[in-house]
Amino acid sequence: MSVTVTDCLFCRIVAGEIPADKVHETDTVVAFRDITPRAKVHSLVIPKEHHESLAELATAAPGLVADVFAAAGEVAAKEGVAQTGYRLVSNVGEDGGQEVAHVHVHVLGAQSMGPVGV
Ligand code: DGP
Repeated sequence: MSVTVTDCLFCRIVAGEIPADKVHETDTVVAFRDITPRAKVHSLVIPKEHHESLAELATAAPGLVADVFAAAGEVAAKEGVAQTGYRLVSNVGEDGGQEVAHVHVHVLGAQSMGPVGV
């Protein structure tokens, strides 16, 4: 079953209503470059189905969690950072700094990331 939320920014990217610079796509997930990159490589991996956060996704559709992380690895390979390393981040909720309420994993790389900051 496909679940979409019409006023969700990332659902609108999935639907093709808002353009995005796609780097990877499967039947269940899509990855596209972040509009405000904070690293030389910065893409977002999302499930096409609407789920609010990684926490909600893990409960509702654990298979999609696997699909998202498999896609993150594909993005890293396509962006040339699989060998040098990269960071995966998923912000959850307000204190986590989540701005878009459609689960996404940031793929950050092509530079030394340093320790995880707050
Ligand atoms: P977060 O703070 O974890 O919810 O990250 C949301 C990210 O989404 C943020 O890094 C900027 C990115 N973003 C917001 N709007 C758009 C958009 O319209 N297109 C793209 N490609 N990225 C967007």
